[in-house]
Amino acid sequence: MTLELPELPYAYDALDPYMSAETLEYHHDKHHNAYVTNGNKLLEGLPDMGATLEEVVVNAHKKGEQGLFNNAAQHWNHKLFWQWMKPNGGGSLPGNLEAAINDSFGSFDSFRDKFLTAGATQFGSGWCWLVMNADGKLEVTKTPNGENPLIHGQTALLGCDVWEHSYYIDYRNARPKYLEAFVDSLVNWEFVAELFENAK
Ligand code: MN3
Repeated sequence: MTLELPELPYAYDALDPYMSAETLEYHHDKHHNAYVTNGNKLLEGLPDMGATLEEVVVNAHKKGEQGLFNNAAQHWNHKLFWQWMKPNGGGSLPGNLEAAINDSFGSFDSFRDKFLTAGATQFGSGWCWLVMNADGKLEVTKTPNGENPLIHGQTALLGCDVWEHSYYIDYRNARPKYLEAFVDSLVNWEFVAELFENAK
């Protein structure tokens, strides 16, 4: 298979002032594109890793192909990351998703605290996640570098990139402020609810 860089689902300046056009230009055109280019080079030498991106990520991890795993997993993570945001994001959640979050965390605020803490305390580069476990229960997790819920048998419902390239231009070292802006003003909850419905 061949990895392909998707277009952003909105204009580069559409997430301003929470995420600038400059950040999106670097993050999408340089960083994400590099994962695609490097992943494709590695796939030429490893053609039997799978027919879908998900298979490639899981197989590369199982077989210890760390270079391919890093690039393919980051490609998967970023394809979703662009869709997890939208202009005028944040705000209220679709009812079914809100009920599930209340069930698992007690309240939206309790989920929000857990998600912000997971992102802020991920040491170095990585991601924080809202995942659905095999038993249907929702959980907040964090992972280093390109690691993601796919390799833990979990369904990713929401993820936030806490690599410095995702926030340093707009927030400098203030990762917690970036995480707050992500949850409160950028998340596309309709897309999260769609993933939730598909996972049930
Ligand atoms: Mn990134």
